[in-house]
Amino acid sequence: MAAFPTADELARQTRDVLGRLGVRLDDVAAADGDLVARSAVTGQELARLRAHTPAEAAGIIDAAHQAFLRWRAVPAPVRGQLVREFADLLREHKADLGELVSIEAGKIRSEGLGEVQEMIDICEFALGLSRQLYGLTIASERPGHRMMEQWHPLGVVGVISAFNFPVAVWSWNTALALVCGDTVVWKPSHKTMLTALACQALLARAAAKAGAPEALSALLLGSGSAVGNALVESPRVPLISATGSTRMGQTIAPKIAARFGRFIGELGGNNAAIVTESADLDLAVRGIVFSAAGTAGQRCTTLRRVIAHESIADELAARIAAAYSSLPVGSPLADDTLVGPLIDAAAHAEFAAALDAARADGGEVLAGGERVLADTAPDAYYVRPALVGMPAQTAIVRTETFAPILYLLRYSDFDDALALHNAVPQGLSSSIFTLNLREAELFLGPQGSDCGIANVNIGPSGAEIGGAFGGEKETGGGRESGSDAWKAYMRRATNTINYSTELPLAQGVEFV
Ligand code: UN1
Repeated sequence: MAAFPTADELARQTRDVLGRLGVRLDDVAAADGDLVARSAVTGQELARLRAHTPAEAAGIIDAAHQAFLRWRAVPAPVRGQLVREFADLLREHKADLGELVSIEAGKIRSEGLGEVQEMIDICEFALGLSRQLYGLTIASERPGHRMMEQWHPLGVVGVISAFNFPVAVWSWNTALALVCGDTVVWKPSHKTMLTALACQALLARAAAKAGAPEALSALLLGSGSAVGNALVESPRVPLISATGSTRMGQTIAPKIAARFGRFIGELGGNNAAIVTESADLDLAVRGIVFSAAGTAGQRCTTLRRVIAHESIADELAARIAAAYSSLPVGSPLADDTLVGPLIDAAAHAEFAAALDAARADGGEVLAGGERVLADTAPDAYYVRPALVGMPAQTAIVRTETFAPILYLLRYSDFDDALALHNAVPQGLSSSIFTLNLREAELFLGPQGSDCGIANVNIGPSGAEIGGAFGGEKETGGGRESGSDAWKAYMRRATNTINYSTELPLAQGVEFV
């Protein structure tokens, strides 16, 4: 395994990659800044940045609103040319942006690159969509009348994103919003501000090439609630799309509802896989290990619970444990690493506390669970993904801990497995490994998985952009990305046109 970079090497690498992406660190950094950009790889400080004040935030939102007034008048297929330019720049800089994601968020190289690919994919989707913002034509009950729907641009979209998908989730929202005629104000996680600056710089370049107003996308930096609140409470921001914890959603959703704003919440997940008697275990083990240990357990779609039939549970546990013991944990910048670091000390504290709680509930740690590389990288937090056998689905199993802990539960009756599966507050993603058609269809049917995403013979993570992404219950109910998720980013107008010389009223009402 390649050695860790020294602090100086990583600082230089960051400066170089940012430069190639169009961000001069010296121009954006402020020595007295109150925000600290760090690398999850080593935990070292990379730069200090200044948070926006609420007054600055209000000015940025206002500028985005002014840009919206112009952007909404540009024909949608012309707006699509902006995301095409953006996709071209992303292709050109895929390696650079992927590397920056790895440096800042600690994702392994292929996952950093995968995130940028997800951005390119959504831009292509949005480009096609820019010619397909279809409304319906509806038969009128009145003679000489026609009814139709139109979809119009909505306004400024506020995007609040998390550290774990620092670039892709913003792009899902932004690519759709831009072709829908909206402008975007983005509050990224304060843990991943450098990747946000790089995205913003690339989009500004694309806007310049496409002749679009630069203010159609802006960044708001901050770590507390002040800057986020400016977005959440602004009547100039008709839609807030927020990714993060259920607690964050519970704080902001009532504020948005109070002003009748729209809210796309992509909040906590507690995703499970049911592994049945007939499952192809080779496939199941691979799917489980990627979904549970990949991204160091820091996806909202991460697999957190395996519900295994009692006849195969021991073999499955042994095979997952064996796979876990040989997973290379280390610097995400090294080519052979599969598990990078947790984002910070707080994430590690939650990992350790959850394992203690699981043990207190009678759980047995079957693999992993320990911190590693503390001597090499004392300010970073690397752990071995944990597999924990649980006697029951206790409170800690029903809680989302944003770290690589996989709880193993057993079942004997399929209906019980389904009940266990749905007996958590969250409802994002889910999966079943089975070769039994009846079980698979039951799982996908109305009495099956209650999640927004349900898969057969693949794990719950790693969704493609073409489908609508989001979930039910405490996950928040929003949908982003593909399918018809774009409709949340537009307002619908129903039009009735009378081309006759009469004025018949609907429902047969007579009036002068
Ligand atoms: C997230 O973790 O917030 O389905 C998004 C997946 C990715 C997106 C995850 N395409 O795992």
